[in-house]
Order: sequence, then structure tokens, then C-alpha cells
Amino acid sequence: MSRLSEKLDFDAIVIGGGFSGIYAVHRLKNELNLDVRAFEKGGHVGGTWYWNRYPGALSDTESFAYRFSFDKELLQDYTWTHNYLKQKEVLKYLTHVVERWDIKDEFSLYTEVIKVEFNEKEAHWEVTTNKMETFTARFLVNGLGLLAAVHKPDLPGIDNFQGEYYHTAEWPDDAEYKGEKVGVIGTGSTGIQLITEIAPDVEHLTVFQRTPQYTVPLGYRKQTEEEIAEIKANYDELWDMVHNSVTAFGYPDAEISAMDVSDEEREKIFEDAWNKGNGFRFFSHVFNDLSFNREANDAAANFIKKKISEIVKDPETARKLTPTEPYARRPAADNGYYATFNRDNVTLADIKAHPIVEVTEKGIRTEEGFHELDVIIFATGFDAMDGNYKRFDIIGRNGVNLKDQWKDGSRAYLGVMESGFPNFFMSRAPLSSFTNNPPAIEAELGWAIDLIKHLIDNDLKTAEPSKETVDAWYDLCMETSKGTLFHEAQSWIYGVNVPGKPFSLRFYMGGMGNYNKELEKRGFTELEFDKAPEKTTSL
Ligand code: FAD
Ligand code: NA7
Repeated sequence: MSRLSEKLDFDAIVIGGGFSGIYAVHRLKNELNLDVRAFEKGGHVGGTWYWNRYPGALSDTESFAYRFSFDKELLQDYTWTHNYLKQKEVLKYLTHVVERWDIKDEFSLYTEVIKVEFNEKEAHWEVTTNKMETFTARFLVNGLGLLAAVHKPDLPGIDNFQGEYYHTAEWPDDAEYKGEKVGVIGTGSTGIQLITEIAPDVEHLTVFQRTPQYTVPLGYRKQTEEEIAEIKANYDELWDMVHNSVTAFGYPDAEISAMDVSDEEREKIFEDAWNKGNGFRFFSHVFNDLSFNREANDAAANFIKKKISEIVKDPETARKLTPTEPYARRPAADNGYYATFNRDNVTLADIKAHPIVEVTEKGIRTEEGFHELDVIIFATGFDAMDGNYKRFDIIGRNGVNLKDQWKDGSRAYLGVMESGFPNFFMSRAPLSSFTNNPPAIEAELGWAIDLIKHLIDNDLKTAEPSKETVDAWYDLCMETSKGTLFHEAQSWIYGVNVPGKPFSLRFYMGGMGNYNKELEKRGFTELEFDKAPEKTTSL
């Protein structure tokens, strides 16, 4: 690893060491031959898979589709054992690719970027780190993570708690929860994984649930060598299907509405999908209209509600676990979540009906009563999509701070660029596609890196979209979300999980295939190149 102070000027700087940062560094260094430096505040590359080390953490994208698709040799060389990857396995994969592509030395770990500013005169970015060094680069690529800015609510009295407390995305390696009285706050995808995994190992588990969740079995299982060999033999066709599908989760698109079949047939299809497993498959790939057809959505919701009443033995617990919202959050999947509430050592506290009053030295008091605890785990999610873009100053042209520009809702052209921020590229940012992430990262950053090449090849200094271009993309995203039910669920998809955050559309909802077509159709034709800086007194 090179010492930072030896060199301060680079062609490109990348922030983040997850899938996005790794992809960007590889292509910028190994394909464009640029001089690149990458900063990662964590102690290892991996991003999500470095931070989220909680028990039960796993990717619910099928193993074959939760990886980079462009390196065909890597696809053949690297393998897996089960249909889904656990946290450690994704981390191992990402560590492997960093070594394979020889980009380890480009990453400065434990290095947090605390300010970036565009210098109009030099047409470059100045990037300051927590080590108080300032670097410069013509191109700035941000892979800050869509689900990475931790959301940990400030519970009254938490500082008085005498036990340990931590967030799932800041999981300490020495966490001692086994044999203890544990409280988990939050029942999103993360809470569901964690609760199911730790329940057998703790003395008592109290689940503090604000909103009940729809979840279907994941169907985690070993894959045979023959199955994996067949996937590898057909990878080209499989990726073609992934890149052209709605969710890019590795399933062919559904062709029929849930209302096109008889009630009996529909139940049979849902039952089959329940048995096969996976929330995204259940939600998007058996029928094509659960996300926007209320009748179809109700049918799926009712199917899951019936399952809850069958699985959960205590009727009152089943009632509390039964959602009342439409089925319109990020679809969750589990390894026995609802059945976990049949265990004698698990209690469900409904904190919507009886909110948390305070944390005391010994536990949590709700309006209903007191829960004695040794450990409190926050599975309370993230300030998603734009959270990390607002946690430090990003100053574009004319001294404009991105967080001010985004105060009423964040938007980015193609989910990648914002007006007034030249040569500034984002991955998985607001208004990017609502899909499996690795294919989306390759699409977005693939476009951005091709643009960087275009600038270099054509002797152009800068590229950026105009405000009108960004707004037109936002309008298209609104079109794609018209009629969907996602805004009716109070989730991070619209930013409503974080108090004070404006309710605003965060995604292009047209699917991966259409997103890729948009990129192809537009190319770089809508961008402004070498925009003259506005006159300021300093010039
Ligand atoms: P991240 O992996 O989040 O990496 C961002 C990195 O940027 C972080 O390491 C962070 O430390 C760093 N960073 C941020 N700000 C700064 C700064 N100022 N200075 C320096 N470094 C900074 N997606 C799926 O498609 N399928 C799944 O099954 C799936 N499962 C998930 C399960 C969990 C528990 C979570 C939390 C997310 C899951 N996701 C899943 C989403 C997942 O985040 C993406 O798939 C993918 O890992 C994102 O990669 P990334 O590189 O864009 O961001
Ligand atoms: P989510 O899906 O945002 O879930 C967070 C959970 O925490 C959810 O149940 C919230 O309840 C709950 N929460 C949040 N704030 C509070 C407060 N103040 N009090 C009580 N409960 C609270 O985050 P996840 O980490 O589970 O999943 C995020 C994504 O990461 C997921 O889609 C995967 O892709 C991985 P609420 O529903 O808001 O009432």
C-alpha cells in the first residue's frame, strides 16, 4: 500500500470499497490505464459485506447472479456451494476479485472522505480525507452505497443502558449475545434474518416490532456440482436474461396477471412459489402485476396472511405479525421467521400499539410493560440511497452543496450524474434502477466509465447534465412508478423510514431491461460538455 503523502494528484478518485468501488477501480486502472486512488472508511474492502457481519446475514439474490458478469473467466473459475451466499462468502468473493484484478494497492482503508469540492479553474475535484490530506483528481466516482448510511434511532435513555447495544451494520466481532436476554428492534429484511438465526442461541429474545412484514421462505439449499456446471455452461444466456429482465434477480419475467387465472390456479401458483422460495421471485416473477394491481397484490398478501395464521400457533401473536399495509416493500425472504415466534423463548412486543417509552439501565420500557435485556440490537435499517451523500460536504459549481440541492428530494440523471457537479459519478444513487445490485452497478458505472473514456479520447474537460435533463429523467422515473403501490408502504423506498426525510421517489421503476435500453438510447447525447464556468470574483 503506497503512503498517501507521496502523491496527491490522480486521474480518478473512487470513494467506497464495495461492489461499486471495486468495479470502478478495476476498469479505470486496468482498461483505461488511469492513475487511480480509492478511499474506504472501513478496515477492508467489501462494503455491505464487510459491515453487515450480523448472524444470519446473507444475500437473497441467487448465488449465480450476485457477482460481476463481465469477467467471463472469473465466472468460470470461481464457484459456490449453495443457491445463496452468506455474508462471509460474498466478502471472500470480493476479496478474491480485488486480488485477481490487482487493485488492492489502489485502496486506502480506514480512510473516510470528509469533503469534496470542484475547483472550477483547474476543472478538477479536491478530495479531503479524515487524515486531513487533500487529493485532486479530474474524475470522481462515488460508490458510497445505497444501503450503507446507518439509521440508528435515538431512543430516550439509551445511554443509561448497562448492557451492550449495536446496529446490525456495525456488528462488533466480539458481540456476546449467546445465552443472553436479547432485544431486537426492527423487523425488515435484516431483522428477519437476524431474529431467525439467533433465536435458538439466546436465553430470551424480545422482538420490538413497529410494522409487521410480509416474508416468504428463501429456500436456501445446497446446489449440486451438476447444477452449478449447467449454470456455468449457460452463463451467456443467463446473463442475457438477467440484464433484460425486470428485477435482474435471475428469474425470467412473468407473463401473466394474477387475475388471468382462476382462484384455485392462483393459489397453486403461489404455493409453488412459496415452496421454491425467494421474495423477489414470489413478488415479481410468478405474476407480472403484484406491484401495481391492487387485486393481485391483495391476493398475494392474503396468501401470506393465511400462511401466518397456519404457522403461528398463538392467535394473538399471529394477529400482531399480520401486516395491514399492501405488500409493497422490498420483498423479504426468510429461513423460518414466522415459526420462530412459536418458540418459548421468543416474545413479540408490538411497539406500534404500545410504543417504547424509554431505555433504562436494565432494559426497555414500552407503554405495555418492561422487558429486561442484556443486549439491544438495532436492526433499524439505513438512510437509504442518498444518506451517505449528505454525511459530508460535496461542493459543486458555484459553491453549491449537494445536500442543499437535494433538500426537498434527491435526484440524479440515470441515477449517475447531477447538474452542477461535473465529472462526478454515482453508483446506486437516487433514481437508479430498483433491481439486483451487481448488474445495476455494471450498467451505471459501465456507462460512466465509457463516458470518462469519451472525454479523454475527445480532449473534453468536463461532462454534466443540465438541470432540465435531470428533471426530465425524474419525470420518466415518475412515469415508471405511476400506479405502483410502493408509496403506500412506509419504507426506505420513498425515504419515509427516516424522520424528517422528504417523501420522494428514489428509483427508476421501469426494470433492468428498460434501464439498459435507456442508457443505450441516450448514450452521451444529453450531456453538456466543457460548460464554461460562471463568472465569479475569484476568477
Ligand atoms: P456498499 O457495499 O454499501 O459500499 C459502500 C462503501 O462506501 C462502504 O464500505 C462505505 O464504508 C464506503 N463509504 C461511504 N461513505 C464513505 C466516505 N465518505 N469515505 C470513505 N468511504 C465511504 N443487494 C442485492 O442486490 N441483493 C441482495 O441480496 C442484497 N442483500 C443485502 C443485504 C444486506 C444486509 C444489505 C445491507 C444490503 C444488501 N443488498 C443486496 C444491497 C447491497 O448494498 C448491494 O448489493 C451492494 O453490496 C452495494 O455495493 P456498493 O459498492 O454500491 O455499496
Ligand atoms: P428496513 O427494511 O428499513 O427495516 C428497518 C426496521 O426497523 C423496520 O422494521 C422499521 O420499522 C424498524 N425501525 C426503524 N426505526 C425504528 C424506530 N425508531 N423504532 C422502532 N422500529 C424502527 O431495514 P433493513 O436493514 O431490514 O433492510 C434494508 C435493506 O437492506 C433491505 O431491503 C435489504 O436489501 C438489505 P418500520 O417498518 O419503519 O415501522
